[in-house]
Amino acid sequence: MQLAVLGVGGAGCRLADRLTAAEPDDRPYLASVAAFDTDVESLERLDIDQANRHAFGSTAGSSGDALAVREAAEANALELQQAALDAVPSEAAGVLVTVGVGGATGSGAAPILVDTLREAIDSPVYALTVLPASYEEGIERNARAGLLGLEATVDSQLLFDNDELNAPTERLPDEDAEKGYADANETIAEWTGALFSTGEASVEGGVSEQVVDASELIATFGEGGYATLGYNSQQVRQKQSFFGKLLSSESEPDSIESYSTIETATRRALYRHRSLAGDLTESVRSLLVTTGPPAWLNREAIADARGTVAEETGGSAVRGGDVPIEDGTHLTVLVLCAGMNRPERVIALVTE
Ligand SMILES: Nc1nc2c(ncn2[C@@H]2O[C@H](COP(=O)(O)OP(=O)(O)OP(=O)(O)O)[C@@H](O)[C@H]2O)c(=O)[nH]1
Ligand SMILES: [Mg+2]
Repeated sequence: MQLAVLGVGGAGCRLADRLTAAEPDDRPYLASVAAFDTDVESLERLDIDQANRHAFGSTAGSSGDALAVREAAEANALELQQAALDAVPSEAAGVLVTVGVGGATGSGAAPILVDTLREAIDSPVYALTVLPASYEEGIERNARAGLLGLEATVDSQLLFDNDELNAPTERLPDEDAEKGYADANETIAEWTGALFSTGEASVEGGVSEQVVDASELIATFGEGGYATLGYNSQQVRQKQSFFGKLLSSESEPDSIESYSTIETATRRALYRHRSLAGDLTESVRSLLVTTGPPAWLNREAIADARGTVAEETGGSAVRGGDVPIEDGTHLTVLVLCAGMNRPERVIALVTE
């Protein structure tokens, strides 16, 4: 799905940077990437093109309070709208606003940015919302403002919980954040890239049995609610040399091996490698995407894995698709669970 990414605040902009770096070569999905921050120094540290970095408002006076940033953003809504519109090219089928809701800038400005954008465009707008680690202090007001503000404006919030991501337990000063959050941001970028690049594969990759295009992703996210991702990727064969390719049939799995590999990967994606822990039965729509070398995409295993996802989500409508990658080395299973009511961690953060 061709996506316009708009990072807001420190975490949001670092994530926009990482998404760019992690974009799969064979499945480009980024229509554009832009960064918005009140903090000029933070913007300076990014790799994003200078022309796509937007300083707005000022950090002075907001003193770390999302509601103050929100007011300042409202006062400059027209200017923000223009910058946001410039950052969303017509080929984008959707917009992803990346933000960490523990801070003032992202939580205060992202909802206003989305609001002004929606007045001018019809495509769906999603938030990639990073939840603060549980031990972070003094984040309550900001997190509540960010989550409630985004609930009121975006189509869906794809949650990533810093508790699940090997992130620091305390928020780091901006100058240390790129290093300190490197693992967490790497994971978020890899998983998010895998999700939105689905369906962007060139035909040379192989012909898929069931294609997942932008409309399937949009239908799964739906309008309203929260979403989480589960992901498992494992190497199933060596990168092949030219001669290796000639002999490649030797390294292909039998149906028992390909079946059990998909079965195990699906379980790991559902129970272990999740963007947010907890119950999935709140999910009403889900999507299972299996990516890898064609010989590993066992049809029966994929059908059964869809059944497992349906069971785990308490009977959600499971869409599915596969992405064959002719010279791929990894088998990747991705589960998007969407249309969820507030998960427990969100309830805890929005309740006063
Ligand atoms: N995963 C991840 N989380 C981050 C990163 N940086 C900060 N966070 C989290 O996001 C929250 C908000 O931090 P920032 O995005 O830097 O804050 P901001 O939006 O710039 O707001 P202020 O600086 O307070 O005006 C923090 O409380 C952390 O939970 C990052 O690079 N990656
Ligand atoms: Mg900041």
